[in-house]
Amino acid sequence: MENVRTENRDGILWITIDRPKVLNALNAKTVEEIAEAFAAAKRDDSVLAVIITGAGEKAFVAGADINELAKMTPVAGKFVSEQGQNVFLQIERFPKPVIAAINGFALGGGCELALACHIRIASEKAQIGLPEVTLGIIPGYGGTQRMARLVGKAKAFELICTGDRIGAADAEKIGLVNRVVPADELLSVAEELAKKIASRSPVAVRAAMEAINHGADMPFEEGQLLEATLFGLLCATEDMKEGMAAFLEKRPAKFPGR
Ligand code: CO8
Repeated sequence: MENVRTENRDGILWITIDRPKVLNALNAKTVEEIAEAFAAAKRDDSVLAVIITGAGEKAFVAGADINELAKMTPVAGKFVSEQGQNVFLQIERFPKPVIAAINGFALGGGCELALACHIRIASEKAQIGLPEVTLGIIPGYGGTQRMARLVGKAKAFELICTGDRIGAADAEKIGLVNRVVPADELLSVAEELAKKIASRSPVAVRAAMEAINHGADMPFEEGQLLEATLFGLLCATEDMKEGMAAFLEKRPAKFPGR
């Protein structure tokens, strides 16, 4: 791949967006490569969690590539928006946890990429926003939908309609990021979190993610039914037997992931 680096380190897949000269802006090729990286990770049983970050000191991703956007026709605009939405939905629906390690600017499409991840850890230097209205467009990779669902409509209206970016501490206050850490600790904190999740029962983590992800789009009672069904299924797994036995025998569990 040209613009995306991947590295599997002990079951944690690192995906690094690597176009630092343009602050890791997402051109079409990069979006395609992100999709490829996730498709490969989905097939790879050795991957237990994913961390996505940006190359260089300055940016996570500073948005869609404005050089490409500037030339876009209406038909291409709709198509490219839908394509990106599909890729980001693939991330949101990814069966293993995806952590965004936000190391700097996460703007426009970069903010939308972070929003599609399951957990967001931000460096103190992160600046997050959806500045599309300053360019005469709106977020097109799911940002209007995910931002409102994550921080509530009032905050989403303010952020999206002003196009202002906010610092990491303010992002944490409104629930836009899970946690803020010093810049030099960002990657190790993200890795520690990914490793902790990877040490839990993979089938239980997957079921929990499915319940949260799909339940959010369902009426409450149907969401509860999904939860109960997944709970029942887990009772048939080796992971469940091992988890319970390990607790009763006062030893750490060794989950087979089945
Ligand atoms: N696209 C292309 N190039 C970019 C982008 C970008 N999004 N962001 C930065 N760059 C380039 C700059 O042009 C500059 O290039 P050069 O060195 O050749 O001049 C280089 O990166 C470094 O940037 P700056 O010199 O501007 O660095 P500063 O530290 O002065 O500023 C900022 C950093 C504040 C991040 C500034 O670069 C900036 O405002 N960038 C644009 C941010 C933005 O508006 N992002 C939103 C883009 S729109 C979008 O994301 C829509 C998503 C939905 C698309 C749906 C598909 C149709």
